[in-house]
Amino acid sequence: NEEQYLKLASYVLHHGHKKADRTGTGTISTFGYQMRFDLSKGFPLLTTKFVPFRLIKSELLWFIHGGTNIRYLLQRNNHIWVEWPFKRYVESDAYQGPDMTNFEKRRLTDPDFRKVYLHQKHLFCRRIIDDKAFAKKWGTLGNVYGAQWRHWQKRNGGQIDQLKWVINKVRKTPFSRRMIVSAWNPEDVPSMALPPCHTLWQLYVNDGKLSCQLYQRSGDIFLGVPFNIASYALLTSLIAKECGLKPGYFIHDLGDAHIYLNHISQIREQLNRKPYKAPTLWLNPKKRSIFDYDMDDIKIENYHHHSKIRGAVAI
Ligand code: THF
Repeated sequence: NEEQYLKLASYVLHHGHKKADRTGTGTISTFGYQMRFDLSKGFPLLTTKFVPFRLIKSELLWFIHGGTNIRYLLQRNNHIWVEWPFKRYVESDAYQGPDMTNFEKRRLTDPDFRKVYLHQKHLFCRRIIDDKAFAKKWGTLGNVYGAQWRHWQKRNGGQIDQLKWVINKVRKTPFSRRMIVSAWNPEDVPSMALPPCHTLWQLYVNDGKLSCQLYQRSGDIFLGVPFNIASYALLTSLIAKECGLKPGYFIHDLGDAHIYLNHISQIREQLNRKPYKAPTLWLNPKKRSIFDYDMDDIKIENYHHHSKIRGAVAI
């Protein structure tokens, strides 16, 4: 399974072309790539570097519960979505602290500035946790995944709960070819902090097994993709369990699959490592519905892994 990811990384490293991007970091990129993970052969959490599963868990539970505010994540010590609301805040008139202009670049090149930036970000996070009104105004990301999955806004009022709908569909008409959840809402894209990378997923039932295929428009191979694989493998496992099925395949289609130029040495290091046996997923047998899980109801077992590899996220 993990070979699939290493093959992708190696392919883009050797055959990708240089491409400018929105963040100004620069990437090497290819367009169009597919990976297949057999979920009956262990859980696809990468072992060639340490991948913090607790962050994947809290992020997925946040989507499942329809969340769009980073407060939920910060309360669970998950900081992976902070940079985007922080950017909106420091670029507003409400922010009175030291100059944060162009912090995305300066934090990487100026160590003194980096300290000031990390401190301001820390204060921002504290305030999101301590001050509910502040969190409401500055912690939101717009109508990102949670909003589209659970509360898709209908033209004439009312909402669609796509997640509930698709689970019902798996139970009632498992042969259906319409079991699709879309996070890409063209009306909402302009108001999102970041337009959804995982734009659309489809479920498929065969031989008592549930498979899931994801179309991801943009994939950050070093930081994001390892999270995305584990996250959708977990989602598939949760839905399968609720519907009395076994997890089948997770099929991952990437549009723009890229390695940021400041992740290249990290990817090279990772490609030199040999994968360990895949870990396994434990789900609390007492929980039935996907909406009932908490952090302690989901665990990864027998996770043998190589050391963490650091890399900065492009904003
Ligand atoms: N933007 C970019 N440039 N890449 C992404 O992968 C990405 N995401 C989400 C939204 N925008 C993105 C955010 N997801 C990490 C992992 C996932 C993220 C953002 C950051 C990250 O830094 N992971 C570190 C550990 C961090 C920690 O321990 O706090 C790692 O080593 O894996 C794609 O969904």
